[in-house]
Amino acid sequence: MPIEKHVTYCRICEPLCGLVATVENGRLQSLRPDPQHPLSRGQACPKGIAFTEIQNDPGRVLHPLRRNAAGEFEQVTWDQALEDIASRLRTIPHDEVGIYFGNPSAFSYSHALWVFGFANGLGTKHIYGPGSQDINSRFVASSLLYGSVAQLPFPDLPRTDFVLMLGANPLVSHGSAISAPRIKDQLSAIVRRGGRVVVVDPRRTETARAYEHVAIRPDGDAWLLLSLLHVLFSEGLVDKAAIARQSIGVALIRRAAAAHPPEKTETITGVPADDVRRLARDFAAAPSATAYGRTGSCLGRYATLVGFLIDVLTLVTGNLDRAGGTLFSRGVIPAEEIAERVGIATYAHSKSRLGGFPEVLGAYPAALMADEITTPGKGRLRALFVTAGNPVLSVPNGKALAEAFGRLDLLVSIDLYVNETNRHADYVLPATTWLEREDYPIGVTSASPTPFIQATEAVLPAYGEARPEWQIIDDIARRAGIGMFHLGPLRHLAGLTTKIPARLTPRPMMEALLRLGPHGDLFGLRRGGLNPRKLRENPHGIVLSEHAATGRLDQVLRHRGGKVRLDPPEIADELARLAPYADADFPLKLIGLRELRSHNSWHHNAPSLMKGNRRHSARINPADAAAAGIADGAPVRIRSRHGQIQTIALLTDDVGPGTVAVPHGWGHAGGSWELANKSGGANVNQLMSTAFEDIERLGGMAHLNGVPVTLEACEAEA
Ligand SMILES: Nc1nc2c(c(=O)[nH]1)N[C@H]1C(S)=C(S)[C@@H](COP(=O)(O)OP(=O)(O)OC[C@H]3O[C@@H](n4cnc5c(=O)[nH]c(N)nc54)[C@H](O)[C@@H]3O)O[C@H]1N2
Ligand SMILES: Nc1nc2c(c(=O)[nH]1)N[C@H]1C(S)=C(S)[C@@H](COP(=O)(O)OP(=O)(O)OC[C@H]3O[C@@H](n4cnc5c(=O)[nH]c(N)nc54)[C@H](O)[C@@H]3O)O[C@H]1N2
Ligand code: SF4
Ligand SMILES: [Mo]
Repeated sequence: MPIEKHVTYCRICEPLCGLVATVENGRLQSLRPDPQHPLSRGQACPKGIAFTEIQNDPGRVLHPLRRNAAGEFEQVTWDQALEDIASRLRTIPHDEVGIYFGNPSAFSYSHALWVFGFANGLGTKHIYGPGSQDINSRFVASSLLYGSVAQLPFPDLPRTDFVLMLGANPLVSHGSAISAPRIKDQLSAIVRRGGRVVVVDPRRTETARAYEHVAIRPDGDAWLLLSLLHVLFSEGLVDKAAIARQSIGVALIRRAAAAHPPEKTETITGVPADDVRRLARDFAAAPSATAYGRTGSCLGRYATLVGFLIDVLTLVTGNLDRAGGTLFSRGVIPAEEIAERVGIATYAHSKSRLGGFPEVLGAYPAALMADEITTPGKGRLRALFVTAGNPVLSVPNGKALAEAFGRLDLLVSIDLYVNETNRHADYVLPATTWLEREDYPIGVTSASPTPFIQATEAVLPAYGEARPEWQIIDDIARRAGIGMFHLGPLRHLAGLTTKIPARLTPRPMMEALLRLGPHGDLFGLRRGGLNPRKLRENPHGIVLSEHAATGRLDQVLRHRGGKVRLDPPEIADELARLAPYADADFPLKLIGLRELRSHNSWHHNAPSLMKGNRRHSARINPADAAAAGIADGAPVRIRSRHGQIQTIALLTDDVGPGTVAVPHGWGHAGGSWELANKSGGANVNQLMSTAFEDIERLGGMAHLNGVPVTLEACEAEA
């Protein structure tokens, strides 16, 4: 059998680096970086390369599994699984059926579309995802500022002179809410051309070490941003013309800033007032500047306010929607516009059954799931589909969620593994990997400083009996009599295709959207425009223009009057309630941390990523360790008001006194990832709260950063 080489791209995280897959006999032999990819140019990270081990993992689920009377999984046929699931679904009111779609679903257009279709067909409110542990506050900030909840403004890295980064560690994460391959090169280029990269982070991260670090106390960002604004307004450094041209309501911001001089906030933020003043002046004086926030800015108690103020800082210095500033996102397949058109780009159109939280893009806080299952009443969550997710490890208090699963009438998961979540399921259905499916990039590429598109065919036949998620979902929906695309607003989306076939499939839909999109060939009307053939002829991808477009504000704004709104009542309320918090019994603050060789919860079974006896550990300042009598490498118990975990202490002054950093996605006890289970560690989300008062009101964000904790020495676990 000949050895085949296939050009494709990685779909683990947002840069979508180019890869070349070597395939022999329908089996993956290796993955290598693609030197001909115009943007990633021969670069890929260890996770991308190690995906070979996941693709070929003997622990992968390759056949439908059903839990039997003894509580064990047994292999069944697809027909048995789908028929039983559908027949059980027919007995449950559709508004009591829920879906949790995990992070990998954002990297497959067909998966994402069919999840939306299924949710729409069910007409259920029980829609959950990682957004409430990740980025929904950013979307809500966009909704309040621009009236466009799907907007994801991003920093124009190739042209900027100054990037102020709050709560992001792109040297490890490779960039998020931005799709920028070789992001390290892009950041270094800013410095090389005389610009600056300033990283606001409680930990001296890999990115902070490489550039400039502003060490902030956990969850101090709202105060820091207000103080930066204070300096800008009080020293007359704002761009009055830009403010008048682009926005209304600046008085609220000016008032709030006036109340927060840096001298008053330095005890909260830990950032000396002089540093804040200098930073504000430098940001304003830079020829171009952009402020950018990522997960570290989204998981505190004022997440939406922080996201809002990040864009305000850019706007008042005249840097919004201009080269080198913050730009508005737009997909080659314009997901934002489509979402608006079909009516799924919504915020606060309805409230959750429990807690009254606003929906964000149709989804509710995942921290509510356990209570939604256990709290009686109409609309109780009775059946749950989990696709590409592991909420037992990724959302607050997974133990309570796992216990609540016992009260479900039906739990179905579509995954590659038996993980900590679906080991409790009635069915685990095997999904294809990204190498086993064709793809177009949507969503994650709309925030691209260099507009680019690459499409790929499947480079491998599905292993075992794995199927693409959309087919599984479609099959269940048809058997259960759930309307999918025939119902509701998504019919318009289907209507965008030229012909609606008897059974709608994702690919023609996507091809039509591509051809009708901003770079499309308009079915022949625009010469040289994109169509599937052109993508096939350019397997390494096509750079569509040197830079992302500027001057898009008018197209993005949905507020009446066509201006950015700086004084929405929601933000006025947040500013009014803004108060530092401390818990005398739990004097330290815990934050998250990502590692190069982990990816959320699902890469710990790849041997090459776990080499060197990698272990889970808490980064603790030596002063805090000494106070608690904890030695380097010794076991440590971490307690919060909501739970406790045990892990290993790693003493480092990368974190300041009072801050403890612990990665999430560990503490494995899954069914089929043996190495991961053996690797030990703890699920940090056992320390997190699901109480309504701890969920951020505007975005429904779980409080995962800046969580009050205390440390104690303990014995090693047996
Ligand atoms: N290797 C690897 N890459 C990944 C992932 C992974 O698990 N591993 N996950 C992917 C996913 S799903 C995402 S969403 C992205 C996330 O992408 P990033 O957000 O860039 O990644 P993080 O490393 O979580 O960076 C968040 C930073 O915020 C800091 N932080 C914590 N609390 C605060 C605070 O209160 N204020 C400020 N200013 N900073 C704070 C943390 O110390 C951390 O350095 O990464 C993606 N890429
Ligand atoms: N404390 C704390 N908690 C966090 C975070 C944090 O920073 N701190 N970060 C949050 C963030 S940003 C995120 S995105 C979430 C992630 O949270 P989740 O999305 O709930 O969990 P993952 O760990 O990404 O698990 C993904 C699952 O999908 C499976 N999978 C992988 N590829 C595919 C595929 O192609 N198809 C299917 N069907 N399944 C697949 C994997 O086997 C795995 O079981 O975690 C959040 N939780
Ligand atoms: S950085 Fe992300 S997209 Fe690139 S190879 Fe690594 S995991 Fe894949
Ligand atoms: Mo994420």
